[in-house]
Amino acid sequence: MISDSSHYSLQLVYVPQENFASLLDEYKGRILGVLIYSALEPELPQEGFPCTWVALPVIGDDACYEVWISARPVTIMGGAPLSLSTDGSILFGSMAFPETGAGGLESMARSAYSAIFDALDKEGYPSLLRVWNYFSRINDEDGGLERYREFNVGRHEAFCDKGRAIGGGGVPAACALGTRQGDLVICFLAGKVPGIAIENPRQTNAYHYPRDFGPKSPTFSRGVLVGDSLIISGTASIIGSETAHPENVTSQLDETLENLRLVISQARERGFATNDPAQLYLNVYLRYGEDYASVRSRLDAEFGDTAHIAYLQADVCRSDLLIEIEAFWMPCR
Ligand code: 3EB
Repeated sequence: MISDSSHYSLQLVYVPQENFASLLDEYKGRILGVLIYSALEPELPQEGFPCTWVALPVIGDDACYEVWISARPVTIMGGAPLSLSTDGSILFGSMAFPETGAGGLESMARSAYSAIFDALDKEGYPSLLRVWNYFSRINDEDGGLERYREFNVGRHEAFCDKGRAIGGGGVPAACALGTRQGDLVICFLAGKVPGIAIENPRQTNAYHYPRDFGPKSPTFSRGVLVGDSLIISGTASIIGSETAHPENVTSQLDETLENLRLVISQARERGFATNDPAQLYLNVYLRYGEDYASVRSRLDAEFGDTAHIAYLQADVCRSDLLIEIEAFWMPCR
């Protein structure tokens, strides 16, 4: 049988800690990987699939387990520091690097992304589709440069080192958030065939941001269509390349929602057909926990009560941004 690598069967589930054990039973052998959002370090499962702790407080709960599942059997490849799994069409990976200080964040980002690209080439999943990036003190300066910008330099260099095209559909959907503590954590999805990169006509493509936002631009697209599912990158109150409404969370949320609508409408032009909010998963990153009540009532009104929404407290990658929202929207299966 010839496997059709363009056919994906990705599924996402969010569960609290107390439901994770039964989910492990229910989806035994089909879990690609897990991101555990929690202020406190959790016990990691022993099953061997990629699983990482993301040190962010979950607003209204102790932890949120973001579980990526396939409809097909999953093979666990293990590995350290890069842990891998696959269902034959998607490769899931996770890595956690302690920041030792040697070389700094720029060189860590460069070697982490270089290791990822080497693994994609070796395993035969050359298309990087989606990346999660988390590290501490994202808005602090190290050696005169904000750490987020330092990270962007290293990430950009790895794309160049490995001969990866920046632009023209070659960059993944992504998010980059600041944690309270701990390692540089990177998770990713890669495919045998490219996804369809989506950009936002109201925003400068991130890889074309002017130098005011750092010496090297961030290498991500606004979204990626993966089969019939849409992955939307971290989305914020940015128009063109500028932050709109610094320090006003209500207005930032309005602009963020408008940017989400625009990304979704671009995806619809490329064939994305899902409408049901019951299959929509959102991560809402708030700089200040105090903004939760007002943001939540607005998002409940926007998406109804069937959408799955995790509220996480995180530093957003520009110090004037108060909110960032990312999403995964899959068709009913
Ligand atoms: C922005 O639009 C907001 O550096 O990987 C969103 C998604 C943002 C991904 C990244 C950054 C990243 O520029 C920040």
